[in-house]
Amino acid sequence: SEHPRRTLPFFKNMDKRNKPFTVIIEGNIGSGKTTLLNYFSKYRDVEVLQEPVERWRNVEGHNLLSLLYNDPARWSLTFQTHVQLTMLDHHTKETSAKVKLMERSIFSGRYCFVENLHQSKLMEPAEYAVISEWFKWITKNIDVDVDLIVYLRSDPEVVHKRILQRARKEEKTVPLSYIVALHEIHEEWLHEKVSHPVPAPVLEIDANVDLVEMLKQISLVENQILNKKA
Ligand code: DCP
Repeated sequence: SEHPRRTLPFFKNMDKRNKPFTVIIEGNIGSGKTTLLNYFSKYRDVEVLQEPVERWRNVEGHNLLSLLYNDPARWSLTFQTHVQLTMLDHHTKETSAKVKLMERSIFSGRYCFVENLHQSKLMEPAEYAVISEWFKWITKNIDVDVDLIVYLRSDPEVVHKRILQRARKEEKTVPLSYIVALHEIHEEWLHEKVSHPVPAPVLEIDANVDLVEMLKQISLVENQILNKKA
């Protein structure tokens, strides 16, 4: 009683009236998440949280993305731990906008990337256990709830080609087999819905098409993404 209980705004069970409609954009590497987010950046009412990848490339001068791809077995835990922090930062970021759009989420970090690294034995079982415990603690105690998942559904061959074309230097060595594994893990999670909890309804967009067609498709579902009546 001398110490009144105080609750931080991002902990669970807080007043949700001012929470934005939160949408996470998911899909394989190279599926066009950036394209979709750019489309929505023209709206004042929409907070777009983009490209944490820039933060992963420079953590106090260290390029974690390049460390990861040069020696995944050594760096996967470090990399995914940092991804988890940047995602938590985005999930809890306050905004006055009505809608928050995020590139990826804490969920795809754990259910797709960490899971894949574990399955392909690029993450030690003890490391996998530690990052999983962090994930469990966070999702139990912090409000990372989302309202909608936009799944950019693609074929691995298509995105692999795009990845090679855009030639991000860290990704030069990414083999097709890695993209195939990530594809299957996304499919099981968001399309077949058999592997892990799906934290919100899923809206699928065909991401195999070219840029112009993709923008057309996005405009058709724009109201759904912005939680507006048609
Ligand atoms: N990455 C990872 N683990 C995560 C998230 C991402 O290893 N939990 C890696 C995969 C990519 C890079 O980080 O090499 C960026 O991946 P994204 O798919 O998040 O971003 P893109 O820019 O590739 O997306 P898009 O091309 O769809 O815009």
